[in-house]
Amino acid sequence: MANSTVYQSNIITIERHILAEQQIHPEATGVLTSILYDLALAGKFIVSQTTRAGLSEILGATEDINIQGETQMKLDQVADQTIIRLNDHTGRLAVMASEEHEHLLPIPNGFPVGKYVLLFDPLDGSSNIDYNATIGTIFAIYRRISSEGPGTLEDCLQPGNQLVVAGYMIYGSSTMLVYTSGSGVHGFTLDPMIGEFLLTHPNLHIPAKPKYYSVNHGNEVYWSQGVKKYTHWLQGLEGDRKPLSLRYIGSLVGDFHRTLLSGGVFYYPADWHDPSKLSGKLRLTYEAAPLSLIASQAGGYASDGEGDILNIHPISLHQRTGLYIGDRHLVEKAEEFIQRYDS
Ligand code: FDP
Repeated sequence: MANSTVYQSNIITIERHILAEQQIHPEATGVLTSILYDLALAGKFIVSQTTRAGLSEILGATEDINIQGETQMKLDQVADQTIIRLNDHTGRLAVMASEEHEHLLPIPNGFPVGKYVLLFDPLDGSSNIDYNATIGTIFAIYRRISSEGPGTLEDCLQPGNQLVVAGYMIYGSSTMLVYTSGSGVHGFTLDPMIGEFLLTHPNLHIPAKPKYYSVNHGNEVYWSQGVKKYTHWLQGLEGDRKPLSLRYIGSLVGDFHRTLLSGGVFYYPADWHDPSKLSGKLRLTYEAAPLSLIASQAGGYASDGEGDILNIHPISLHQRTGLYIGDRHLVEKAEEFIQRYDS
């Protein structure tokens, strides 16, 4: 029997969807559409490599020499190089920044410079690779603010409320690309048979009834009083709410994706790991800001514990932050506990 997917009348590929979104903006030149399409292509390449994890030519320390005498690359470096190489020559970007690199990634000499800025975490949750758990790629696109020449650090250090597009690709039991360009959140699933991302989750909204809370309880000893009390409240140990179930992968994309689809809250609070200062683990620019835009476009909210993540103006590329993200009421409740017990 013929493959039924092929004959459905409402098949929407990611290309068709982003072109349709482009029509909403008559001033659009198609450049953003092309960047997104290149990122989707990068995702296909990355997943083709990650599904081979465990095979000797892919996995292993960077310093290892494989049997052909070539240096091996770790998967996060493969992902990083894939995104850079697919985007550095297109004339669409002014500059890039990657969680894998300390400094900016300028457009190489000889290639044209464009008007957008791309920040990405090429393989988030990479400590899970060896255990076959969900991992992902997070991306953030801004318009450059410098007027000409190579893109600058200032172009990359913009608050999340200036994001033009935010999205992620998740490499789990299926591969999905989820993105927003400011008019809702849309999810596409890769059909491996035809190699296309197809629209499967249009207009995603975080469900009103929260299902899970998600946090690394192993860090409890480092938490502030407010975070402990908030967690007890989620567990039904404080106040009169029914307890939420716990889920935690330890892979931000996976934990966020579940929160988006099931409802609830994910948090990685700023804590006292370093006894000299309260500090977060997750990166503001590569992780927290893009996911926060997605959360807010899906009817949710994200906070650093004190205020909206999207309003934080980064001062450095690899700045870290506390993050509470998901159901609006649950995130606001975290702010309330922190305000009451920690300030
Ligand atoms: P990883 O260290 O595996 O790269 O920001 C990185 C991140 O994973 C997130 O994806 C994840 O949410 C978090 O760190 C997990 O941290 P813990 O192991 O401390 O829970």
